[in-house]
Amino acid sequence: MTLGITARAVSKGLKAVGPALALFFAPFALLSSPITASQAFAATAPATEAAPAAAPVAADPATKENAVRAPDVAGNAATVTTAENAKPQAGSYRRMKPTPGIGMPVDGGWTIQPQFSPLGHYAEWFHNTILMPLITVITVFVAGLLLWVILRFNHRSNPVASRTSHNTFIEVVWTLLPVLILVCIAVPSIDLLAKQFKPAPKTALTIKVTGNQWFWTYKYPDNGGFEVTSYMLNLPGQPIVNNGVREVGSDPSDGPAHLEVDNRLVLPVGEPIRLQTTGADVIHSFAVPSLWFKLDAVPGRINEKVLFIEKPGVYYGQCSELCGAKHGYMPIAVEALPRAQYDAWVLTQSGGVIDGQKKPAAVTEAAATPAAAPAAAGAPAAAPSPAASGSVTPESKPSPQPSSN
Ligand SMILES: [Cu+2]
Repeated sequence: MTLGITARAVSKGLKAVGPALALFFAPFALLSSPITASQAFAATAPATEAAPAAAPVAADPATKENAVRAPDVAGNAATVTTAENAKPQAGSYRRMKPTPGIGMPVDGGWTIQPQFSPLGHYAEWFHNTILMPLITVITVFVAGLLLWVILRFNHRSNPVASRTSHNTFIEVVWTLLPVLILVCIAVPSIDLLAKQFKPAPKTALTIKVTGNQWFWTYKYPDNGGFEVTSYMLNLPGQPIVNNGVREVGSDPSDGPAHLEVDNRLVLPVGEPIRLQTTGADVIHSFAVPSLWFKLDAVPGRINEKVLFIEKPGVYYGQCSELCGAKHGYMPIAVEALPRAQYDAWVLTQSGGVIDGQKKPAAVTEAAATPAAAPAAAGAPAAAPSPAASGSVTPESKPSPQPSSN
């Protein structure tokens, strides 16, 4: 009797301290988690130093490597940063064609989209390795118990009911087991939450995303402060959603209808990006499932989160906050490029500068015309124009394509 009372007291106590225990163990997850964002960031550094110029290969979204989910974060980061040393060539930017099924929903898909960020892999691992097996075991176990009780202890099978009211062993087990399960879930869960809101490093590229009714604007304060507006492309044979915007499919690089936009959010891969969101009118939400990124865009507030994209590609998302009549018509298209190609894209934008330096007026002409080299040589270009350097190496060959400015 005394033992029973003591056990019940212990079990009550354990129930009370269960959540506290879970919280207490959370910091240890920092040491035990399978992938940490900082590891992923650190992994890019050596790769950057030793990287040969391989931009065209790395940037091709149709390569087999891009279509297959990468096995580990470090490997991915190394792949995407191989182009870091390539010099930007104004006019060399070409709009990327998305890989079917990557960075977008697929017909009949019911699992998490393939992930292309360290946190995405972590969250996917947490879901597939911990949550789903645990939920499945608990569900099957409880359903089995219910079935057993219904069949074995109904009025007909068991006319004389037992008068047992307490069992110390069972009470201790059914108290301790849930506590352990909670701890198992809480450790990676709180760790993932903490990592998602870890501040960006000081040197991170800042991008400001503004939600509007019903389109997105993307501002690049570190690249001259230019702004890009992004509207959904119109759908052939359907009422025009956005006036003055072309139809989806009119360019070979267009992705799926309802998701493709006129101007994408172009970002560099393999480096942390400080992405800030705000709303111009009502609350929107910037969400890209394949990058494990969702952040509300609230008027009068700036929200901030780190975005890290492992591989070049086009990744689609949608506004995920009911924001008005055309909420369903403000998709997001992220085009992730190796740094050199990102820089080349920046130079195609009016007012676009690299590394905070003014864009030399003749940079696009200088890249294509050796005669203009002296003008470019005098300008403080962050990445010297190949023509201006006077030596034409295979890597610094002037681009044959005309500027898209
Ligand atoms: Cu919205």
